[in-house]
Amino acid sequence: FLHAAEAQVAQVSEVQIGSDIPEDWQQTASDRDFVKREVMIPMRDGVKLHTVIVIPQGSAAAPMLLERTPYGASSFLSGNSTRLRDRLLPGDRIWADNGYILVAQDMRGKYGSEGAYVMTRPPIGPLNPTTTDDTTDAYDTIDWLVKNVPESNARVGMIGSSYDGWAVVMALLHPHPAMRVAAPESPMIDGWMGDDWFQYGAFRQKMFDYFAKQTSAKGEGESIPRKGRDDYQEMLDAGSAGAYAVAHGIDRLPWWQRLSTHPSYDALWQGQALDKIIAAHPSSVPTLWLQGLWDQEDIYGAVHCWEALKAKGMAASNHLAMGPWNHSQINGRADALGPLKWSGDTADYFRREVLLPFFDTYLRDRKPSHPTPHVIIYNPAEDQWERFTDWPGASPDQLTPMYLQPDRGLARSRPASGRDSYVSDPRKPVPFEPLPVRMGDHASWSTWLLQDQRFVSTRPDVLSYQTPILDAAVRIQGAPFADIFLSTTGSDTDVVVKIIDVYPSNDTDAPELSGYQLPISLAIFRGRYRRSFEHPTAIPSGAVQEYRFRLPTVNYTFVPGHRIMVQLQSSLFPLYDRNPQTYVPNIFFAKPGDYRPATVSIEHGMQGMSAVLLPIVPSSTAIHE
Ligand code: PG9
Repeated sequence: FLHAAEAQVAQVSEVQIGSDIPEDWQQTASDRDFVKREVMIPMRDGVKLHTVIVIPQGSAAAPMLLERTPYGASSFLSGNSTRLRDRLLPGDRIWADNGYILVAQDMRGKYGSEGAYVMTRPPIGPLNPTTTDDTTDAYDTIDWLVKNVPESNARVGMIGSSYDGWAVVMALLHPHPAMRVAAPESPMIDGWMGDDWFQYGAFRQKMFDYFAKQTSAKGEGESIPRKGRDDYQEMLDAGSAGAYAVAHGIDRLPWWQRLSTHPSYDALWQGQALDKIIAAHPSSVPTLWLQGLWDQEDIYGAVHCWEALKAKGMAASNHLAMGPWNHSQINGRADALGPLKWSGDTADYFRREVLLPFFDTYLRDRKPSHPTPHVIIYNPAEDQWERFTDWPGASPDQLTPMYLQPDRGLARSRPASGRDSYVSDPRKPVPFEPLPVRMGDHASWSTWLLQDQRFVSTRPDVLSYQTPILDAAVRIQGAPFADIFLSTTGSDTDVVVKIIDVYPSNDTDAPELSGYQLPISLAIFRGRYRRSFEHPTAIPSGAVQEYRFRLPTVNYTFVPGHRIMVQLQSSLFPLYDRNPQTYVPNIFFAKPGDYRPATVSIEHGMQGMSAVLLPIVPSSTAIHE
């Protein structure tokens, strides 16, 4: 080093004292068509939430669109374009094009926000003994926005898909007066019945990656490392879901500890089932409930909320929309889904023709050219949007039974007595998609519900029943039910029911679809819950029992030349954990010796007429504008 005496005297401009990062520096505003502000908004308990506000240049009296997210509020902007729309995801561009102020906020405890994170934090009450929840956080945020964004007209619409859709519903439980309109898109509503964590008590092992990413870090954690390239084998080798969790350290995460010790539909799940909660506290905020017909993550929530609100007399301010979409596809491009091609981009159409006019109506007092339909659902078989003044609730008594017939037929006539059996072997569970299974692969994950079922239909443990080739169209509108009578030599079983559209063996219009077995509605049901979701019971060996459950909603036409097929099996692995088929108190922690083959017999006759109950209508009730 240099002694001071020897050192040359530095020029003032050469010396840096303090930090090279100024306290407060903004990019030159005039070089882009928007202004971005990042603020920490204080909640009632003093916790501050990181919020990104993006204001189109020159805005005055503009409406605000708020999305609250656990996935990083900053990430809705990317790139370095001077134009706002170029920085947005396709689904958000329409708002920028129409002068909306965009507000994204990190939920408590995630990314830039202070406080503690709790997975889909239940509303204040027995499950949440604090003074805040996502209802109060939304309220406080909106209160701050209307007072602190002078470019706005002090009106807020809330939007968001999935977890962000859940946040919209939470806000609706006690909405701020400035919250004028809402669109929960594929909202997570009941994690036990059918959204995200379980379906009728069968656990979605796909969510292990999610637990790791979401609850191991404040930002995004890592997904679970794999030894090989096939989750089917890897999860089979691990044993129970609990054993897999231990092998990957997931058992040390509080959320998994909570979930895995509540396998049944007990107070933990009932206390956060938002369809029941919102029906008990209906808001008057006009709301558009949205979801996909093949939504692989949240196929349960939106339609159940809408039905619950309709039952409360709230149909006038609540609308239902279902597109030919996978999870959150409303926010992307949707001119195709799996093997199906639509005549245009159905999501773009919906955003322009329905969603934006709906928000403009309540945030800008603009009268739409067409009033928002009460119900709008795509008919995938006819490749068109259909509008309805009403939509049936789920009432199994008003449905048409299609009985399983002894010769593997499917018909409205009552079947002659008989039964079909198969051996369900937990060592060889039926895969939910062709091997190798890579659940982290978005392309296959987002289309598995449309998978051609021929890949399993020849397995001896999969039973298929089908109608003759149809000579007239069969239209279904509503929620089908499964009504299956079966016995097992084990003491527990899962039942998987798929309603399938079988394409002609030689489809000249779409040769690539010839013979395709397209599932249009399917679900898995954990047998121990056949009598009560809350109090599971063992299945008496050899005794025929009824399994009656609702399947996902459809608006579909089986066209002449096609057949209707029903497929039954006892596993959908590794997406859903295996039922050991021996009754144990908690399947998460079943031991290797509990997993035993069992013979499952499906009845069609004296001891029970197994059927799917279809919402067949003589002709479409769609209205034409
Ligand atoms: N389906 C995702 C999710 C929602 C709520 C809880 C957990 C997961 C999502 O896409 O946000």
